[in-house]
Amino acid sequence: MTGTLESPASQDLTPDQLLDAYRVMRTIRDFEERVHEEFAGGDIPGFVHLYAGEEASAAGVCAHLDDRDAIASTHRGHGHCIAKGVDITGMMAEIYGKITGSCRGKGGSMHIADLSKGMLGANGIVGGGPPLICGRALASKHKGDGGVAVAFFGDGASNQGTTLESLNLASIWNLPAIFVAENNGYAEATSSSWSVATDDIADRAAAFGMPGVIVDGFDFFAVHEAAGEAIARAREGGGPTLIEVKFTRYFGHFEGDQQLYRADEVANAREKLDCLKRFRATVTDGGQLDGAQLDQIDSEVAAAVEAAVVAAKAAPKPGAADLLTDVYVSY
Ligand SMILES: Cc1ncc(C[n+]2csc(CCOP(=O)(O)OP(=O)(O)O)c2C)c(N)n1
Repeated sequence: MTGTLESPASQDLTPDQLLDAYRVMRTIRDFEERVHEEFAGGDIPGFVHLYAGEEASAAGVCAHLDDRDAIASTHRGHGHCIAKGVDITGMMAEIYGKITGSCRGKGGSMHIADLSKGMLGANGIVGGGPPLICGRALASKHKGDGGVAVAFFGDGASNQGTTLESLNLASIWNLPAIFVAENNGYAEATSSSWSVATDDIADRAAAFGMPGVIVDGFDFFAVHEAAGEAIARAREGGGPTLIEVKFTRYFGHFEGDQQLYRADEVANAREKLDCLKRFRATVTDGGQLDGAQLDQIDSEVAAAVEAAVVAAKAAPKPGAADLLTDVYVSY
């Protein structure tokens, strides 16, 4: 049941949808590049794992989601948060550990959540997201609210028992759940060719009785089409799908990673495969948007990211009294 999607045409999207998609990808890219620079300055506490290069996945999937829907993310979660609509000012403050952050400075880069946006949380536990979305998808199924739940996870997480059990549960319970395996080729420094038993992660879908699709993760339109089909089917009661999105991450596993396990693949990806360059070329060559509209978004995003950094730096840190808040939740 595993299939591979070739790059589809961009003509199905309206100019507004294209502009929105570009804005999301540009925001993720600029946010990530800026966090990379800021981290080198030494003021950001904790670990940071950057998503740059993988933007088309978050943007292509989340373009189909609305307020009924929820996502669960990974330790590499900034892009998923942005694509689901989490405010970047709160995110940047969270990364700086400030009280104005999305989680009041207590989560940091790896644990940004915003339940009001259906962002159930980035997650330091590899393979932690798939079980969460089974619960959310089960709730949506029982309520009949038409909602779907999406788990993003890496190639390393695809080997976790939590992920495999979730695929099984989602299938036997026919849940409105989408599993997006973001295969950037490595789990920390271990190549997926060493650690994943099948040729492709999507091949595993057959074992759980669900469709498996492989998508070129540098191509927003390919991701968008695959996700659109899977999400529409899930909303109509057709059950889960496993989508494998393949691409390269532009930075190391974490900020500070010397990357001795890989050579020149990043330069090649940035120059020849990059999802933003490809998107831009597709929509301008196809006459759907002109370059000035995209340039305008570039300027607006640059200003928004700058403002987020200025606000984050100026904000206070949580105090000792804040340690005892948000510890328990009442239902
Ligand atoms: C349960 C668990 N095991 C191990 C780790 C340590 N760890 C953090 S990230 C990572 C690799 C994850 O690789 P992958 O799922 O491919 O995601 P990527 O970093 O490539 O986006 C590991 C093993 C962890 N955080 N949680």
